[in-house]
Amino acid sequence: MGRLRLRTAGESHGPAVCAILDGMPHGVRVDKQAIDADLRRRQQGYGRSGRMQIEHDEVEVLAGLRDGRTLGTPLALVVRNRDHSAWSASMDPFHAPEARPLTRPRPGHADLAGALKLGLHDARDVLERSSARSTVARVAAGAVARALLRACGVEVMSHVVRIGPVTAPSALGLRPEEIAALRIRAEEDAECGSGMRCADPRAAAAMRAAVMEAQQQGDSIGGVVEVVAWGLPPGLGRHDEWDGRLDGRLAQAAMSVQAIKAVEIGLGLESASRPGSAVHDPILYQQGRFLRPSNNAGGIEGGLSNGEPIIIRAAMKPIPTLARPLASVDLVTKEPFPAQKERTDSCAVPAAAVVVEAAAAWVLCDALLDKTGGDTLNEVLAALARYWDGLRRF
Ligand code: EPS
Repeated sequence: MGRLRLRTAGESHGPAVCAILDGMPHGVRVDKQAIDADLRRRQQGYGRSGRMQIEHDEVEVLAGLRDGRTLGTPLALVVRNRDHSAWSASMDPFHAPEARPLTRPRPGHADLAGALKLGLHDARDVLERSSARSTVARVAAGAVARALLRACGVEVMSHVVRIGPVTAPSALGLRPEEIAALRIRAEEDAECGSGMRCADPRAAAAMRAAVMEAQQQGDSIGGVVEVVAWGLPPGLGRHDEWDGRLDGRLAQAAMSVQAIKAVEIGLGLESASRPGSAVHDPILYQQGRFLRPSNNAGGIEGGLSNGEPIIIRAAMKPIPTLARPLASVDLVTKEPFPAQKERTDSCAVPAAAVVVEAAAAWVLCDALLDKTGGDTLNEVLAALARYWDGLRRF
């Protein structure tokens, strides 16, 4: 475990989503516009429900920041839920006379397991918190982590590489300048293209068509997101103990994002079906630097960053709330019924890309601080410069 701590709070239809970030050094420049830009990126994407027309996520900072710089004290971030005004009779913290029960659990959602855990015959108390609305908090925290990473020369991006059966090329093996170009194309596609956050225009169009088809069928569709981080030095993480391994920490962070069912680093699952000679990245030494002609390791070997771009892929299952619901059972009567229908997204994979990106940025920021230490950004930067210098003179 590193020094950063993130706690989140907030119900989907409650007054707000909140994040407390502890452990950030003093003096990191944090712009409101930068946090809001990431919040807006999370709201993009073709296939979202009408809820995204209601919400216009914007951060309020209640603590930990002064004149645009971190104080080195806990940061408290709040994002209001606009939709709360339509839910205040059932979500008011002190007086909520209207129940709005959910008694027919949706297969794939936390409804049934959560209701059983808490002994409830109405899953409302469970789904309000298990909702992906809380990913707002992780994205806001990720934006702060990104501010520190950027000051250290580290960039993090995300794109969509699969929707249902439609695939787009991975960034595996690309050089940093090619990754930067890929990021521009993916951002343009998210902002004003297909809305799929996919850098390949043909794949993006086919992905959008796949979402449209799912929507028409009253169904939902999942996919695979890829996060790439570059500019990190080698040696972040731990090779010597299980809970410090960088790949393990990134996998936990990505897997904990709602609806993520699998995580890969680098070549991932594919590496199990190839011989070692076609998996491992040869080591070269040219012009005073260690070089790797390939990056099947996805930038991590033995639980440590190896200086190559870090590549994480995460598979998102289709959203559980279906317009044509699957079979379920009423929690009160135990009678068979179709699962409850709610307003729903048919695809949230482009948004999940931004969330996994933020989750990865948080872990990478923590791993960087583990290496450098430092109470202030200046101390972090000085330690990092010394480390890079040592690597150059290795
Ligand atoms: C979600 C259900 C939908 C999504 C929500 C996550 O909300 P509602 O039930 O209000 O229509 O829109 O995502 C967000 C609100 C968001 O900001 O991402 C769920 O059940 O997880």
